[in-house]
Order: sequence, then structure tokens, then C-alpha cells
Amino acid sequence: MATVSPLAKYKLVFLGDQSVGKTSIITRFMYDKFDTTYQATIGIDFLSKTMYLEDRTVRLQLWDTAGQERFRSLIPSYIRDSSVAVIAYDVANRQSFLNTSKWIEEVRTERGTDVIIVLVGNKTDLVDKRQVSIEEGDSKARELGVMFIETSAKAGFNIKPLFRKIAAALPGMGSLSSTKQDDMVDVNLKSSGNSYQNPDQQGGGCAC
Ligand SMILES: Nc1nc2c(ncn2[C@@H]2O[C@H](COP(=O)(O)OP(=O)(O)OP(=O)(O)O)[C@@H](O)[C@H]2O)c(=O)[nH]1
Ligand SMILES: [Mg+2]
Repeated sequence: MATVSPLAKYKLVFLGDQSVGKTSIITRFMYDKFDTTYQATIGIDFLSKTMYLEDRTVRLQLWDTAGQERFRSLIPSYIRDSSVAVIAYDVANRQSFLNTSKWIEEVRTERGTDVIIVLVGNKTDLVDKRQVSIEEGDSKARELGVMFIETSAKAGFNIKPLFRKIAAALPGMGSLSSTKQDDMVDVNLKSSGNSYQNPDQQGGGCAC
């Protein structure tokens, strides 16, 4: 008789200044959609997505934090609880890049080295407004010993690779990097339209 192994769950917390595109990255990944209207995240939003991998299935629990200053006190407990921290900045906003140092420091304070940190330079489609080069992003990531990728939630650039990179780095996921696209299964998402949901009410497939 076939045995059913328990679903491995991983918590990811999305951090970074206001308006850098944290929610947009998640929305692109979950629904392959993008909205140009800015709707600031209030408090913390939760979404979850099941990724069907070559030899196992993992559940990613995504905690989307608010960049607005007034919600900062909520964040440390989510950092403490997460095995992955995605720290985003806007490549067209140098201050948001400089501030990633504080975010990384905060994650290190809470989690030490027991955490996967990914630095994400978002909005690469804003070519004429770019203030932070890919080299600067890459060298900061190297200096601080974190992973690095540039994305555009708007253009849908590098969003799947970002999550694939994370999945490959998850503990016990050594074979994941060889996962082929054809091995993935798509599952339809059922959403109530409210992004703050019970962790077990929302799920989806990942074709990445
Ligand atoms: N051009 C461009 N605009 C983007 C991109 N990603 C997000 N935006 C826009 O930037 C604004 C902020 O995006 P959000 O995803 O709400 O940013 P956030 O980091 O979640 O902001 P907070 O919830 O306030 O912390 C919105 O108007 C988005 O449409 C991108 O890749 N390119
Ligand atoms: Mg947001």
C-alpha cells in the first residue's frame, strides 16, 4: 500500500520598504497578474501555495508584510517564525536598496544563520529610472552572504526563477535543482477574494 508522506511546509516572509513591490511579486507568482494601482498592505497578508516538485510536494506559506513604518512592530515575530526571508528593493529607488541592510540585519538578529535570505531587486522594467545597477545588487548580496536576483513583477520577469531558487535552497531539497518543468502539475486556485485566509483554504499549483 502506498504511504502518504506529510506535506513539508516552509514559511517565507517578504520584507522591504513601502512600495518596492512585495505584494506584486507574490500576486504575479500566485495568479500571474499585475496591478498598476498601489494598494498598500495593511498589517500582514497570508497566502499559501503548493509546489509540486519532481519527487515531493512542498507547501510555501507566504507572509506579505507592510512596508509602512506604522506596522513595523508586527514584523519581528514573523521573521522569527520563517525559514526564508525575501528582502525586496526597487531598482529605481536607491534609498530602498540602502535600507535592505537594515532588513538583513534584523533577520540576522532574529534568526542568525539559520535562515535563507534572498535579496530581490524589483522593477527592472523601469529601465530609464534605474538607480541601482545589477552589479551593486550582486556585490551587496555577496558581501552579506545572501542570494540575489532581479525581477519585474510587472513584466513577469524572473518571478518563477525566484521561487525556484528558494525551493532549491530549502533544507532537504538537494535534488530539487534538477526538477524539470514537465514534472510540475497545475492546480486551480480557489480564492475568496480576501487575501487574508486560513492557511489551509488556499492552494495552487506551480508550473515553475
Ligand atoms: N514598473 C513596475 N511597477 C511595479 C512593479 N512591482 C510593483 N510595481 C508597482 O509599485 C507599486 C507598489 O507595489 P506593491 O506590490 O503594492 O508594493 P509593496 O512592497 O507590497 O508595498 P507595501 O505593501 O506598502 O509595503 C504599485 O503601484 C505596483 O503596481 C514592477 O515590477 N514594475
Ligand atoms: Mg504590499
